[in-house]
Amino acid sequence: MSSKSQLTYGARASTHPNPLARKLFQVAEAKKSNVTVSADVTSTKELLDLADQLGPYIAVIKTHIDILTDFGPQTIAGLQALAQKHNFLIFEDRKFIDIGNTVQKQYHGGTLRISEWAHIINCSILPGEGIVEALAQTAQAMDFPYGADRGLLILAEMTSKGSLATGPYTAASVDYARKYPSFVLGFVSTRSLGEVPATVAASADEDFVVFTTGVNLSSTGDKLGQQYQTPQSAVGRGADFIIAGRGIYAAPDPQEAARQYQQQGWEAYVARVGGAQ
Ligand code: 5BU
Repeated sequence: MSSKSQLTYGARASTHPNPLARKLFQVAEAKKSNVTVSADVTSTKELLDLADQLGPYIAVIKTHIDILTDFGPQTIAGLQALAQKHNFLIFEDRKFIDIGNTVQKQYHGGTLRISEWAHIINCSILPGEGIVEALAQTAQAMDFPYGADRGLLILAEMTSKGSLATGPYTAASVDYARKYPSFVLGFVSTRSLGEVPATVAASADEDFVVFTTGVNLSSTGDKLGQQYQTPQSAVGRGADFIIAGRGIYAAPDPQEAARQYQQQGWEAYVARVGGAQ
């Protein structure tokens, strides 16, 4: 595991070179939550209701904005107001995967205007290093206040059965993260990638943030190849933020479920940092 995984969120918030990573750790520390809820609902009302209901228990909301049937300016205004009200960050799980010229247009402008409201985005590095460079350029070129707090997670591994995001692909993810430290916050991966045999050497202050999807307390998978682990397992393997979708929003009482994931994720984190909270 990465040596920084043993440090508290507070310590990482005070030393991290990236402003958005600092903010992430500050939010986690302030709310005692490392939960990201994957709000995979299909209407703006459901999304905003969920965000308002679960807001107090989460650090980040993860969206798939293109699955909404009624996306519009009211979606974004609502989400931003709730992010302010409850102090959470917004992660659009768009998984950019194309040539640089195309992803720039998908990220900035277009119908979804992702760069204007998503603090965090992610991409696959299947197209090569250019995708990271292109997205970083777009974020940098944005006017304040947008450019100030935008970051990328590299999709280094996936949770689905038979995923091909392994081996050299995962190692290249680490290389690219090391080459663009001011824009790349870290990874979406199933574990800390500190031990992956990358070719670019780590810097002394390297502290990548690990988001782990596929977290569920009551299921081990679904019929379409999703594979789950528990909050304890994910945090034990290096997750700094645990991402749960159906385990929370499809529970009989989503608020109670969010509280439960918050508690378990936090206890696992406290255990990892040696009870130093
Ligand atoms: P679930 O309902 O907890 O299974 O939802 C998982 C979410 O995380 C869903 O939005 C997926 O698109 C997303 N996901 C994932 O499940 N596995 C991955 O490897 C990545 C994203 Br990357």
